[in-house]
Amino acid sequence: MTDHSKYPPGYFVQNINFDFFNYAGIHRSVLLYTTPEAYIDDITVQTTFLDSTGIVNYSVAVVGSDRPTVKVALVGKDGRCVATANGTTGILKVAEVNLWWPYLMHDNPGYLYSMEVQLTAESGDKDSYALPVGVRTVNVTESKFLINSKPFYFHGVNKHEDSDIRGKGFDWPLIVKDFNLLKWMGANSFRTSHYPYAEEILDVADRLGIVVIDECPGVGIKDIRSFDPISLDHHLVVMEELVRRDKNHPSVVMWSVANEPAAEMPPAGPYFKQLISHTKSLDSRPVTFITDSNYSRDQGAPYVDVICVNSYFSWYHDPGHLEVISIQLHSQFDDWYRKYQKPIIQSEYGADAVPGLHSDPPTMFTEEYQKTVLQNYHKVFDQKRKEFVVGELIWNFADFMTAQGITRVVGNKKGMFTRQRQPKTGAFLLRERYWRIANETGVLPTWAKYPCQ
Ligand code: GCB
Repeated sequence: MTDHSKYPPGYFVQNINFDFFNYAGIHRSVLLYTTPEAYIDDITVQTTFLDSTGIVNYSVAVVGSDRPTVKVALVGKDGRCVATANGTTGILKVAEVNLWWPYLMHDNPGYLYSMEVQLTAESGDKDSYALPVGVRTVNVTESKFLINSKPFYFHGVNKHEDSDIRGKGFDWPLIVKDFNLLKWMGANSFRTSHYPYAEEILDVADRLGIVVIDECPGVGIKDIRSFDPISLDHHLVVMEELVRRDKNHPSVVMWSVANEPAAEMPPAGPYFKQLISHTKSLDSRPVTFITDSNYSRDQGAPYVDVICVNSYFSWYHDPGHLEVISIQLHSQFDDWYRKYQKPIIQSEYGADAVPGLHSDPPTMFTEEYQKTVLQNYHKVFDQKRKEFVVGELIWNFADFMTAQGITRVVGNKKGMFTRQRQPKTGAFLLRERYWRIANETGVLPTWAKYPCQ
């Protein structure tokens, strides 16, 4: 009941269980298009390679024709046709294949072929579609994340679709700016926290070789009701929609089915078992969810391929006590690995910094404190990445708007960049680090020797 001595009649607020601004309106372009009566409804590709031969398994879904004639050609960047096939399903074999490689792992990252599909229906209707295709594999072992059979280390960021003035609205100049900043920083990856991003963003990631962990909107799964059968059914459909939309993007290397659910609640076990096995039945990529629960109580962890852990030592826990980071982070990694023997990604870590706020010695909310938190985390990452840690994703790429609250200073300030995309001290630290790691682990292209000024 509303207390009328405090609130006017009819007063209510919408409570949200996530830490980003709940923008209203339509965020993205809505495209209307027409098709012939018989048309190409969907294409699915799965790629692999054997020695120097690339293999593209494809299937084309046709609507409006029982006996369609389908011709498929794979065309290289130079315009040469490298393979052809006929039929709604088939295999394209590419001699001397150019694999799709991540940024900073190869001289020529993000190589894309164009798969050109032509349909002719019995009625004479014709349709065609050109799909960019990157040939690459993704595999997970007990301690490694492999792309094209080579160990891949995620040195990247978490993002939001958020910026000043535009809010969540789609904005090409912002997208170009963000990718330029990622490249400047030497970041090779990002997670689409906490919802799928605009398809155009994945198109650019494909082209630049930026690796993506693709997250569904499963955020705020915090109470017991969130695990009921109705929610689960909906979540299965959400994953079907996400996989259907993003399955052909070579940049997408893993699905994340949720962020920080209440994974210690008993129903989380059967819930994630079914959700993850359903997602695996749709696509061959590894599947994870992002956890902040305790390794000994997490009910969903047995079903993921990679353990993705968020932690905010010396921020939400032991605020101000930088000295505890090392011991707590060592325990975090060792505990999870001992229990599960799966590769681990530090999927979030960080601290708020109000740009321009300084203090020596470092105190919370200053750029120095943010930098020192990162440095303390990095020392541990450097030890553990020799063992089973396969990635580090900073929270967050840039400051972003949130609901108002006593822990938010005009939004969340954990960005390396401000909301206007100007660098804070942390951005320079990460830049040094990411280029150094790329120098050690990747085959750095000749155009990108560190320090790259
Ligand atoms: C988290 C959440 C993220 C928040 C972040 C924070 O664990 O996953 O949505 O924004 O912490 O800054 O509190």
